[in-house]
Amino acid sequence: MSNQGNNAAVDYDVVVIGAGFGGMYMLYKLRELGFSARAFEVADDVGGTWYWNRYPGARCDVESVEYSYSFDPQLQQDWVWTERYAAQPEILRYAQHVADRFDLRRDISFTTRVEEAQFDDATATWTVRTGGTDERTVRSRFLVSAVGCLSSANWPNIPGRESFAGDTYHTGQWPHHEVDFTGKVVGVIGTGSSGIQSIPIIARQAEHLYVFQRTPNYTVPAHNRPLTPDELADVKARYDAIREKNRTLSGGFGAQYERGEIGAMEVPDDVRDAEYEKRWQIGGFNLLGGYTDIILSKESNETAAQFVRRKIGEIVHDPAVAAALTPDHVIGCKRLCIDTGYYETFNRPNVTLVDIHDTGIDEITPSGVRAGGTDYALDALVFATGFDAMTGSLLKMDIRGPEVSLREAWAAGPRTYLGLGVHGIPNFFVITGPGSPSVLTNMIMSIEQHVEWIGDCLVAMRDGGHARIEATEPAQDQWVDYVNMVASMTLFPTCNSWYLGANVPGKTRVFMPLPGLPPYREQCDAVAANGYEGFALA
Ligand code: N01
Repeated sequence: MSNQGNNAAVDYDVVVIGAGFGGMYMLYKLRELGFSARAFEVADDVGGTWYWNRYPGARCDVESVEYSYSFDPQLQQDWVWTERYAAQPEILRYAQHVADRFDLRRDISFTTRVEEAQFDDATATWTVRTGGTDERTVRSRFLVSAVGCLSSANWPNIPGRESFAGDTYHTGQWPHHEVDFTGKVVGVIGTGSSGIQSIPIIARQAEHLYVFQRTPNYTVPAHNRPLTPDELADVKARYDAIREKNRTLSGGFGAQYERGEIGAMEVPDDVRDAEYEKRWQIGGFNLLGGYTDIILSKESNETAAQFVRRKIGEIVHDPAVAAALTPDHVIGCKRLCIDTGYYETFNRPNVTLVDIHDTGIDEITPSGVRAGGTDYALDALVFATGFDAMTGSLLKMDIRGPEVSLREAWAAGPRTYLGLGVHGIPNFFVITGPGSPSVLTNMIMSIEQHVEWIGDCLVAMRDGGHARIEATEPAQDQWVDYVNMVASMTLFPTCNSWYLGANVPGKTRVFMPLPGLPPYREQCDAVAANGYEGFALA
């Protein structure tokens, strides 16, 4: 039992929900600061997104040396990344190494789901009910959500979906055993990052692959490769400077690459094309880093979009297929995809692109997919249809403040203060919540920033004898307006992305993340320095 700072006896100072990268570091930090904590995790091991997303080709789109914790200098010196972009098994091994190294598992209940949590104002404590292996009711002073932004799989509501007699998969809930599509006729629905990474690999195995594409996507080659010992030694010698530089960059990664300092229209066409070509050859998100206004100016954006459209035309042999693969929306307003041989895959004789943009999928039948009136007989069907992003996993739980539940508070879309706190739900923090930069950044860097901010806040409360903290309504209203204002200055809201919740029918359209990590970090620091301005402490 812990009893720090107020009179109500509790089981733990803090309950942490989830044991992915956010939950693991939160647990580590709480221990370091002398708080008792318990994490509850649905999976049977740590890793979060990298536990679940085991589909063929799953790989991070932020480079491995950057997509890693910076909080422990020895950890980053000891761990050896083998590839420029780490594949899912390696990232999961890294998460497991972190759990072992810091003995985190002893404070995590696996295969256990937080079902509901009720805040009691009289005692300023949470009563948390869990289900699964460690089914019980626990009391804590604080509740921290580390459920992740992309953890609630989106199964589309296509008529007949459950009737399919073959094997069905979702990229975000992939089985733990090896799936071999050799000799099978396979359908993939969805051409976001997960589809674009898995399609080239499934195509190499399958007898035939049908790709059902509702919206074509822009993707840039990863040019993934092994990292050499010399490269790694160089990064490790400069790690602190690289991390520091990343903290100044909008997305929190890319320190090793040059960034443009002018707008795309300020240079002649041939200079701009040469710049895009150079960046295409480097690979990854770099493509959009050459100019300052790609996601701000439609005209500038169009130059980058045209460049990729030209590439598609050059790579894909059949002009009709190339045309169907060519997006017409703003580049970058859906997350840019990073691939290995994606467009080339459509030159294979065993791959058929089925353009369902105008027709959608009529229905799923026991034998396959019917789209545009044509039946496609399939042995296996892969849903690469993404996630109920940023709010899905939070709203699966019934989290209740004294007068309002999170579901009620967010009925018209998520509303937070700093993406960290919610008015009406005291003593509750969200790691990388909506209204914070989160998914627009190197997630591990954003996680570290939030965990450290929450840790400092809890220490300040302990030192100040405070038992209760809640975002005020005016501060939250102002924050929501601010996030909307920043988003509206960019091209992000111009297409149907999961950033807006547009991929889930019926979900309220709100641009959920906040562009720009460095100013956000300053705002969070200023709030803390001003005695947690915008939060009511009691
Ligand atoms: O999901 P998505 P994802 N009928 O939502 C289509 C991260 N991530 O899992 O565009 C037919 O992007 C949908 O079509 P449309 C990364 O942040 C990172 O691929 O809505 N199609 C779309 O094509 C990424 O952005 C990595 O018209 C339907 C696709 O399914 C995020 O996760 C790897 C449909 C969903 O694409 C999500 O990526 C993987 C329907 N009813 C993921 N419903 C890396 O680090 C949906 N679709 C590289």
